[in-house]
Parts: sequence; C-alpha cells; structure tokens
Amino acid sequence: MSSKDTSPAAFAGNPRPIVRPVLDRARELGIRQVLDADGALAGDLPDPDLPRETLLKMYRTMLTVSAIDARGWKLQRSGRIDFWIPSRGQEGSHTASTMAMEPSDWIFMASREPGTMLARGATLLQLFAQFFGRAEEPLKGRRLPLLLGDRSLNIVPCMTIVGSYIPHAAGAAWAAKIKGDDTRFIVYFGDGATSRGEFHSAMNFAGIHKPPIVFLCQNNGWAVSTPNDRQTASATFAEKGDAYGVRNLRVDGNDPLAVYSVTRKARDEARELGPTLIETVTYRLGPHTSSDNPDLYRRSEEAEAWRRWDPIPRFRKYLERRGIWTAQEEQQFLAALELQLDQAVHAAEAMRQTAPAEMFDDVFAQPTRLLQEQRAQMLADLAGEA
Ligand SMILES: Cc1ncc(C[n+]2csc(CCOP(=O)(O)OP(=O)(O)O)c2C)c(N)n1
Repeated sequence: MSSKDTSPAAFAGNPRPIVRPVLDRARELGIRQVLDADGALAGDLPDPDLPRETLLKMYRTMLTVSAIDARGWKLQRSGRIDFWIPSRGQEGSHTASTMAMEPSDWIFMASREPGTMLARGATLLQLFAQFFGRAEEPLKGRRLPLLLGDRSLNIVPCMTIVGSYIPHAAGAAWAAKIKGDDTRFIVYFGDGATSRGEFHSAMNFAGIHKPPIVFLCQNNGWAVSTPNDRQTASATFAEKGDAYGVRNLRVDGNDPLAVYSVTRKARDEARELGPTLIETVTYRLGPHTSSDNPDLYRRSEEAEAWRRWDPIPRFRKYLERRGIWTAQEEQQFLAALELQLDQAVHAAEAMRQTAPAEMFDDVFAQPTRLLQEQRAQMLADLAGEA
C-alpha cells in the first residue's frame, strides 16, 4: 500500500451531505402526527387519549430502553459484553407499536427493539442475561446481544440475514387466518430490508392473501452507511405497498402517540382488511453497532438536527402538560432504574455462560452425523488449546 493510501485522510471516509430531518416537513410530506416537536397537540391525528397507566407504561419503557442503551455501551466498551446494537432515538417507534398490539398477537423482531421485550413483560435480568450470553435466558445465550426474542411472550427472534424473516411472518399470519383464530401479527424491519427480495415476496403474498399483519418498517435514515436516497428511488418506503395492493402510510416514528394510533387501527382492521405497511419515520441517533463509526459516512450535524425530534423529551412535555409526569418523578424513576440496572448486570454476569458445544443443541431433534462430527472436532480442538 502506498503512503498516500494509509494517510488519515484516506481513512476519513467521505461523509454524505447533510440531509435535513424529514420530520421538519412532516405536514407537507403527509407524515401522520399527533404531536409537534414540543409535544403539543398540533398534528393531523387526534390525541388517542390513552389511559394514564398506558401512557406511563409507554414513557417509562422508553426511558428504560434509553438507559439500557447507555449501560450496554459502557459494558461493551469495557469489554464485558461482545457487541452492541443501539436503539437511541427509536424508543417511541417500537415501544408504542408493540403496545398497540394485544398480548396474544405475535411479534417478529428486528434488532433495535428492547422495548418490545419490556412491554411484553421481559425483566431486566432476562435482557442482560441475553446480552451476556448466559445459558438460562430463553435463547440459551447463543445469539448476538440484542437479537432478542422469547417464545413465551409470543416474540420470534429475528434472523440476522436482513429481511429474511418477513415472508415467515406473513406466512404465519396467513396460517392464523386459515385456522380461523383471531391472532394478529406485527413484523419489524428497517429501510434497508426493503431492498431484499424477501420483502417484495412477502408484500406480494400479503396483497393477494390478505393475512392479518402489520409490516412495520422503521425508517431510521440509514442502513449502516447507506442513506435513504441510495436505498430507493421511490419517494417513500410506504408507497412500495401500492405495487402489491397493500395499504400503507407514513407516520412520525418519534411521536409515540401517532405510532400507537396508526398501529392500533391497522391491527384492528387486519382481520377484515388485511395487511398494512407502516413506515415509521425516525432516526438512528447512534452508530449502527459497536463495530461502526458513523463519522466516516455522515456528519454529526445531521444527527444533532434530529435531536429536536428526540421522542423522549417530546413525549415528556406532553405528559407534563397533562399533569401526568413531573421532573421530580423523572428524577426518582431514573435513580431507581440505575439501581435496578446495577442489580440486573451483576446477577446476569454471575449466571452460567453457555458452553461452546451447546451451539449444536436444538438444531435437529436427532443430530445429524455431520453435526456430531463437527461437535466432536470442536471439543477436540478446544481440549488441544487448553
Ligand atoms: C442479507 C444481509 N446483508 C447484509 C447484512 C449486514 N447488515 C446487517 S444490518 C444491515 C443494515 C440493515 O439496515 P436496515 O434494514 O435499515 O436496519 P437498521 O440496521 O438500520 O435498523 C446490514 C447491511 C446482513 N445482516 N444481511
């Protein structure tokens, strides 16, 4: 390699020009909203007027997701967990849409939805046991941190192959329809997943067979370093549903009340009218993962401009105005949460770590000869290393 290739400038990347937050033009672009940037009722959708307990659960879950994110970063950076997938900025989009579904509905997860697990009743200990790869968590500690799921909560974990599970979700929803049971489904995926063939197969299938499912595309602006304008030439991700006869809309993903309203409606109508593709317009405030450096492809000013639309302070202002939440309650909640996080981290770290050979368990009811050989070889290699 020449000295020119190894200069810092050559590695500095070529950040894309700043794109102004799409939400600045929400009204003009037909992005549905309940709240304005200051949490006042100024959108085109009415206040869903949710019960106090529902609002508090939603907000506390969002705060918890944000605190988990901050703690996870520290643990990853200090070498105590292997990997991190941040969800900062997307707390409202996934928490509110999950809460709009009934507990008996099935969820197919992507990877930025810890609030989905919390809203369904998962404990902090369960989540941190997954982050630490401990054997007693529902997925037996065999997946990357944040690739969450729990069959007992009707939550199917994602496959790491982007978008690959969207047809399975549509198929499962179709099966429920054929069986005549009332279960509805929601499947989460990102803007990047809409470029995969599986997204289009699932949309085509859904347009024809009308399974009771909500396709929830969290458009967070980026698929690693690929911005929206390099992902598609369509004006929106939602309108891709038009080609397949799937109802669709765009909603402000940083407005939890708007996300709740449109998801609830799509869910309630799913049995009679079939699927809806919802594009939640949000923004990934952090890096793609702990292995990413966003400074190489986007300017920090772009993320800064999105802070105005941060779902957490925005929702807090709404709650404060309604007299449902105060600064003092917030302080107390966050202080108690830190203690709960300390306890969950310590307890999870002390749990048994999954043994390497356990990755071969649960693949087939009867392990194949090849798997048995691989397992024996790996154990021999590990014994040789000891
Ligand atoms: C088929 C496939 N290609 C590439 C990757 C590597 N990869 C992991 S996440 C990701 C970007 C996904 O972007 P998006 O769907 O917008 O979701 P986000 O990560 O932004 O939430 C890529 C390319 C992968 N996991 N699977």
